[in-house]
Amino acid sequence: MNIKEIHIYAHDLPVRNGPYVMASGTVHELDTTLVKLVADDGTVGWGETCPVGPTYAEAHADGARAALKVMAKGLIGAELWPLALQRKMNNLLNGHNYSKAAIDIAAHDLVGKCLGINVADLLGGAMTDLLPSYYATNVGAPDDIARLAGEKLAEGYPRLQVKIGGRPVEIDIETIRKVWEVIGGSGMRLAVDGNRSLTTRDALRVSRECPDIPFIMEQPCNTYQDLEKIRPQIVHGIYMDENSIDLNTVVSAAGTGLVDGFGMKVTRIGGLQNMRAFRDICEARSLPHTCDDSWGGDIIAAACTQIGSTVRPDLCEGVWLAAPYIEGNYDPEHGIRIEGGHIRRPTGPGLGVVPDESAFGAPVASF
Ligand code: 0XW
Ligand code: MG
Repeated sequence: MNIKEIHIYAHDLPVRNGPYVMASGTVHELDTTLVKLVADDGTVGWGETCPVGPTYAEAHADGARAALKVMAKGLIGAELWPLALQRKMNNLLNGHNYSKAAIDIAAHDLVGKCLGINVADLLGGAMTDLLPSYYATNVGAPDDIARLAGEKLAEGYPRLQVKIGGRPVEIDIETIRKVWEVIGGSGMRLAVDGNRSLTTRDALRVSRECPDIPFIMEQPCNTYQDLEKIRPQIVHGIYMDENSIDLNTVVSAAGTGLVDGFGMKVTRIGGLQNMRAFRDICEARSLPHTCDDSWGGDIIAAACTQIGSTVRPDLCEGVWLAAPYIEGNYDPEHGIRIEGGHIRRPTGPGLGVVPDESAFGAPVASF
């Protein structure tokens, strides 16, 4: 099974009820990149990558497409087996995991379809067909976020991620306290995500002033070194998100005990091939983690759901999808939806979703 054709598409995803506000950026609409691979036997596979604006990570939409164009010619004729393909991409381009992920996801979809199995089975086997999701708020006024927390609890979400940062830390602390007044005792788990924005001083304050609230602090500060600095002084669990840029960093953070878990993005780590290695490293160290992406439609949602279903359930912190912030689905029949705070895994071959490609228009590049 080898690659015969590669087609790259750009597609706009306006933010429903937007904008989406994080400490690291405000986004009104997202520019997603889709990849269609065609194998020598005519089988088709789809991949996607969608940075949530240019300031969340070292990634942006045009960068994804530029890196794909750098690799595409060299990938024609390449073997589709995901490990061989990952090595081939690394020989063509250093870094740019988020771009390679689109090819990797498409290859998993395609290989799954050829074998007549779904991607979860290709990744080791699904443990469940009903996955927990979690809701991520905007950075917002304390009373508004507390009200939203109550709504999401009532909808059935088992976990809430409250965004903080980019404003006086007293407002962040008030927000956390008001949210906990609503969800405390309900069983809903709480993550507080600073998206790299807090000084180590303010991260320590958030932890010290809320010792009674059992949240985890997700990526409070900007750098790996900031996390090393606060780690011994903090009473809350720390999860790494944006800093976990590759498997090497994950090995160090897990191996040195720097973190208690991860918020992981399938595209940041380079796709599903690397994501399965990440999953296994976390399991060896009993570290919980999410299986998310920063944004994207049905293709990325299916990829997150398929890998999420293979994670040991007690370590699966949830699968975050942009679905609540997006209008419609690429696949009108099997498109991924969140209902009651949970996601039903599509069980058809490959990713289990088949996009209506007429929505994407003509490819921006074909090889
Ligand atoms: C909440 N997310 C999963 C979606 C946004 O892209 C940010 C991200 C995070 O946890 O940082
Ligand atoms: Mg995060």
